[in-house]
Amino acid sequence: MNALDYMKNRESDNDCDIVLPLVGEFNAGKTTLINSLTDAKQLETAYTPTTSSVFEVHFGHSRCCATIYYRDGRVQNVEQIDSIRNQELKDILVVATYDTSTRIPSSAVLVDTPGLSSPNKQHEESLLNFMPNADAIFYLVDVHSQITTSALNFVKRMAYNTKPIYLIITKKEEKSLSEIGAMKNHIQKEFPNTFKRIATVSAKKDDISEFLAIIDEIQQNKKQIIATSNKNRCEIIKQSIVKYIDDIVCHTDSDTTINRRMQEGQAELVSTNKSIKNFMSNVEFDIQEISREITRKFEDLIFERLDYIVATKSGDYNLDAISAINTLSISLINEYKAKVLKSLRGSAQNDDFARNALLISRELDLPELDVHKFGLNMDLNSMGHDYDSKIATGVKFLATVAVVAATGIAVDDYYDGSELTSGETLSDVASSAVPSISEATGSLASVPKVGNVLISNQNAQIIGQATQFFDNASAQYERLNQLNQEIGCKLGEERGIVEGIVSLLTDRYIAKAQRRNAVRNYIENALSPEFKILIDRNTSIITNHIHTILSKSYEEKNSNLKVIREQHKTQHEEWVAKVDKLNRYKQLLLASL
Ligand SMILES: Nc1nc2c(ncn2[C@@H]2O[C@H](COP(=O)(O)OP(=O)(O)OP(=O)(O)O)[C@@H](O)[C@H]2O)c(=O)[nH]1
Ligand SMILES: [Mg+2]
Repeated sequence: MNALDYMKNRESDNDCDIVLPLVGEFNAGKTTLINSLTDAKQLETAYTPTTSSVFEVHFGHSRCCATIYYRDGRVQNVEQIDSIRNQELKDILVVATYDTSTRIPSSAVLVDTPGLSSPNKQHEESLLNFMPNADAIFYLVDVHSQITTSALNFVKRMAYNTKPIYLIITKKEEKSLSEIGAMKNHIQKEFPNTFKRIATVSAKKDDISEFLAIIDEIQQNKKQIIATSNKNRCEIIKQSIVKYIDDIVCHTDSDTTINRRMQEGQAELVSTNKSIKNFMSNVEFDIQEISREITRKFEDLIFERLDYIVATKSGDYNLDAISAINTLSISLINEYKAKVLKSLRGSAQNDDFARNALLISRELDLPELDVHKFGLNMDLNSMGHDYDSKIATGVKFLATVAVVAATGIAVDDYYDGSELTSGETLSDVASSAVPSISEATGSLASVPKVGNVLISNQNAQIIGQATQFFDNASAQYERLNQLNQEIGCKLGEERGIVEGIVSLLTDRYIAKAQRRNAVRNYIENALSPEFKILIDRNTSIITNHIHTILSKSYEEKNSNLKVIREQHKTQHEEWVAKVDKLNRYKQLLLASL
């Protein structure tokens, strides 16, 4: 039977029990009064705190006996009530005693309780646990004691301010009538509207008529008292339900397991993000170091190699240079990749997160790197030959002047129009021609002398000679140029033999030096920056690759967390719906009672 059914039955059943506890300080005479009403008269009494548990006394029973109800559910039937020793009672819920006496109606259950100020906490606990069952309260005070406000407030709280409290003054034979009258007057004045009735008794003298009169009155008002008590019980139930609802609503908004999983997931995500950032920052630092080292190495080696080409080789400098640059670049990119891979493996070994993500269950490898094809934005072959044709013209002109002045043509001496003998090379011819030309140019010293003659002697003859000299010279220059071209064509030197010779000389003494400088500048301003860009591009390829692998781990955790968040959201929505329902119940409860 639930509490509501029990309350309903009590209101409709005229023979239902009415529960009437006797409370008061120890030694007030509670047990003695109850004993005076029973046939057995066997409950323990003494001047010291005696009653240790709640004793229900049921009257009008066929025999005197008792049943002990323990907290742990055990039940013990006792035939001899006087064998129950208060000091031996432990962990008792209630002791129900049954008595044959009919001085009290069988439906009125008197309840003996431990004294209010008992130093034993279990006594008080036992009392407080029982009091919600009370329908009315007898508050016992002996004629020698005064009612204290604190004790009275305690009793009022136990009566929930609604249940009737009857004051019973005990041991009346120990005071005169007038003293008792004065005491009653004082109490009524001091505590107006507190007690439903005041009775004076002497259990010792069996003077308990006033108490029995109250029992009669209670019996007459039983329905009303029980209705009030039920209302009070409902209020208690209502308060406990409201408190229960408030506790649920205020406590937690969802399953703590999923909350914890969500918090753990979030913390793990934050820490993964941090781990990725840390590792990437270390890796980027290490790769930058390697990049710098490889770039420096490129600068050093490419200078060595190009310098070697321009300083020692001859032929097609451009082709050799491009080949050297690309060979070196590919080899250094491979070296860079190997070093980065080694460094990455080392860093990952020392990092829990990266070790799991990069090394365990997979072999760390790097993607194909950009090797890039270098071009050459300079022409090493023509470098230093800018003035070759001018120098050749100068040489030819001077040679002509000298030859004319010396009335002999060196080239004529050398070349008589016959074919070159087989096996002669341009350089052979050029080398052979050079002494003749040098010889001719050596005669140049006479040219100023001719000028001096022209200036100092003003006669027309000399002028005429001079004119003829220049005509001759001009003719000789034309002839020399023609010969130069003809020989050049035959020797495969389209520019002319003099230009070929000049080119050889300028290449050795001017162009090589110029090329070394140009190479140095080219490395500094073009090749190194281009190689650095290449390395930077490869650094990006590697760091993106590593970041992508690490991010997969982050993404996995993030998607797990998303699932948990979804579950949490669903649970939260369900929870909110339940709370709404509970709050509606609460409002209904508060409005209905
Ligand atoms: N003179 C006199 N003494 C009484 C009367 N009623 C009880 N006593 C004595 O008062 C003492 C205490 O009585 P109890 O009945 O044990 O008091 P109690 O209120 O049950 O005490 P606790 O169980 O300790 O709370 C005992 O020695 C009784 O003999 C009475 O009417 N007159
Ligand atoms: Mg007692």
